[in-house]
Amino acid sequence: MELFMKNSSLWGLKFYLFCLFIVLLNINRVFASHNIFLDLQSSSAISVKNVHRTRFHFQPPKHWINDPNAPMYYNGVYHLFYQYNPKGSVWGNIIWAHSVSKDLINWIHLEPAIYPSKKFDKYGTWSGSSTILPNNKPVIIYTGVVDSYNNQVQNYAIPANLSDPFLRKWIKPNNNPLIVPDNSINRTEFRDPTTAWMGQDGLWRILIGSMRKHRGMALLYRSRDFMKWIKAQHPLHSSTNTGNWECPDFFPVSLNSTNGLDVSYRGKNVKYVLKNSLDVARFDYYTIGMYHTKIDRYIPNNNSIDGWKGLRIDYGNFYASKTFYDPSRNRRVIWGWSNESDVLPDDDIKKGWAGIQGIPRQVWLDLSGKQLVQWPIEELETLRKQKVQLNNKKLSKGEMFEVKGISASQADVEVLFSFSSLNKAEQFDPRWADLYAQDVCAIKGSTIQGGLGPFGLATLASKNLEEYTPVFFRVFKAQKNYKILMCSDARRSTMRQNEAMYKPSFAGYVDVDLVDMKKLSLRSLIDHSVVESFGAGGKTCITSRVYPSLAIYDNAHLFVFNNGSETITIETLNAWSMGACKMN
Ligand code: DQQ
Repeated sequence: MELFMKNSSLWGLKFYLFCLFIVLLNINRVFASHNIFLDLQSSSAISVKNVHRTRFHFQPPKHWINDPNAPMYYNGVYHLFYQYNPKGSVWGNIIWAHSVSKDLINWIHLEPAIYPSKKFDKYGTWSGSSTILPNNKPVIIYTGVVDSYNNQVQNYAIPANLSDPFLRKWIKPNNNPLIVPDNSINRTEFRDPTTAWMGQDGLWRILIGSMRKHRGMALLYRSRDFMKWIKAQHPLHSSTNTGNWECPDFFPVSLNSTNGLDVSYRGKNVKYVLKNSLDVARFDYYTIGMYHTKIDRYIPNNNSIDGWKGLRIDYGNFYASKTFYDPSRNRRVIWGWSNESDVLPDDDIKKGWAGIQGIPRQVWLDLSGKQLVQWPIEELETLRKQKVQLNNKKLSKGEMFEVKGISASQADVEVLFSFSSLNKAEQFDPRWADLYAQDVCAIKGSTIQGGLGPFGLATLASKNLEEYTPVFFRVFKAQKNYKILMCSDARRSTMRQNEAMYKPSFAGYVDVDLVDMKKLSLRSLIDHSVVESFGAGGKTCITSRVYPSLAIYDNAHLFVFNNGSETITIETLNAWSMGACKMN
């Protein structure tokens, strides 16, 4: 009897633990990079709240979006596909939504292009890329999830009707899947195929993001006919302790031009860029290096740090980015997803939407060869409306002034700052050498007086500065050189008392030599809940998502400030109200 009691209570405990496990699994499950809220993923938006919706960034009318997929230019039309939840405002039910544009700014939303329907993608149609084959036929390779354990394969889809200018319908032929993982591959971390490129041997190549132990990797596959793919013996590249690599992107950049190159370009004077979205860090990292085509291996330059301390495409809220070559303007363009920072799923359910795409940026190799430069595509300028301009305005210590005459909640602002000396730069504390820039910004925020800086813009500011998101520079004197910190600090961005809100002091260093040219430029695109900033002509980019409660619509203000003892000159400031882009 006693034994039975013991057993039954043990069974009771086991049953309780089992139930708890199921509940936890269903309520707040984290796997494959996105937070899972099974109970919320199909709760459709009852209304769509406008206050923080963006007006010139890409957004569908409602619900959740994430990664940009398969951007391409085909027969005069730009296509953007993206991961979309048609049923709710949290991640789930993911399909490929599809929009088209003539200018990458104004969009027409079409019906979904790819959605789970076949054995090879029944549990998910995840990220992927497009390739335009030599006979001018586009093809998409995407990740299909085949079961509830998240096992992944790679599939292809082709347009049903090439004479439809918008390529509305896509077919997933029955010879899918194209690639299934072999036994050496982690089947739940096997996704996000790149655009294919062709080598000198006539073979197509693609990369697939993966991980073995904690080593992130870009698996390489080759094919002669695009149908039969064989895994190369070695990944194109891998790196220890970086965790799973999502959404790899691999492309050549010219050493002597800002023009873009097709991914299959073969010629001299090029370097290569490998970008990976590190699932654990949730930032997009890249290295610059050489592609050794004979051995099919990519090797980052010695000075290009491979891993968490490396260069980031954007030091803020920007993930799963993807580039494409735009032959119509001979440029390479990068898209990236900017997730919400209002961490609680309830906030997104109430808003009725979540996620935006960053402004598409032209991307090229900096003259130094050490890093990329990114700049909003020039088409964005067609949305510029009223303009204010000023020149040669001095800002001494503690001074601040308001930029009036534009709508500060929807604006494009470009400033060029100068200063006459570096003498007042503060000492860089050697203990900060191991910190991320973001942590240094947390210590040395915009209100902490300095020497050379902090100076910059206070964006989305309430009249009396109860709320604002400062974007600013601060120059430090380190042992051998000067270190220029650029911050986009969301800590005072809202008065909303939401404990769970993510309000980071995003920051990155800016690699410019100030000794000869004592100037720093800053451009910020301000769009209600996003501040997307470009330091030093696009060498350092930071995107912040913020939710002011006072600084909204006409109550938003824009200030320029200097909180350092060195006087700063605003050489030029040009600011425009921005119109809204068209999104049907
Ligand atoms: N999002 C997709 C995955 C990708 C992740 C799923 C990155 O394919 O790895 O929606 O955000």
